[in-house]
Amino acid sequence: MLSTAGILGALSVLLMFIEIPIFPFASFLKYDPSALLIIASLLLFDWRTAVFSLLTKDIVFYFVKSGDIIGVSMDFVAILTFISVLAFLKLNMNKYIKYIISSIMVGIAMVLMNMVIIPIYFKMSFSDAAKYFGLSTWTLIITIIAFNMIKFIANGILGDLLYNRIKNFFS
Ligand code: RBF
Repeated sequence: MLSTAGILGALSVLLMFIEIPIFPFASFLKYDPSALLIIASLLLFDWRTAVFSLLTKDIVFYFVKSGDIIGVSMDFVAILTFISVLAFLKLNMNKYIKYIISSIMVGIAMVLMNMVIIPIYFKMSFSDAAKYFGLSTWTLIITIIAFNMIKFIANGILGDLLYNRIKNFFS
């Protein structure tokens, strides 16, 4: 199980190279499909195994590609929040509703995280950073929520599709 989790984590590093800034005016927010393998890891195994895949992914990605500890950590916190809320929600609930609720929670958590991190990362206040991107403070907040919802609903659906294709190999 742990070796499969590690393999999923390592494979997801490849997917992390596909980085798409969904909102060009806030290009520090980059969509990548790698979280789908972490979500598949959660559905196949359990929370701890998914966290292991996630740690593998972000540590390897840090050394192989990014060297940006803040960016990688933000991705880590966002995915950790998503899989934790998902694991916490009751099983007898429509899975798409679970993805939507979890992604809203990630959006809220990441607005707070960005309010702390953006002043460190861009060396200007959150509202100055918003102006710098050509946005108002509120539009930046909405952009962060929208980015995280798109990232996690898309990856939730993709992770679920993959899980349904491969689950029989693991039972
Ligand atoms: N990733 C997310 O999934 N949600 C976020 O809210 C988020 N905020 C970020 C804020 C900053 C300042 C940086 C540098 C990165 C952030 N990331 C976030 C991670 C980013 O989208 C990307 O995955 C990493 O930079 C790795 O290339």
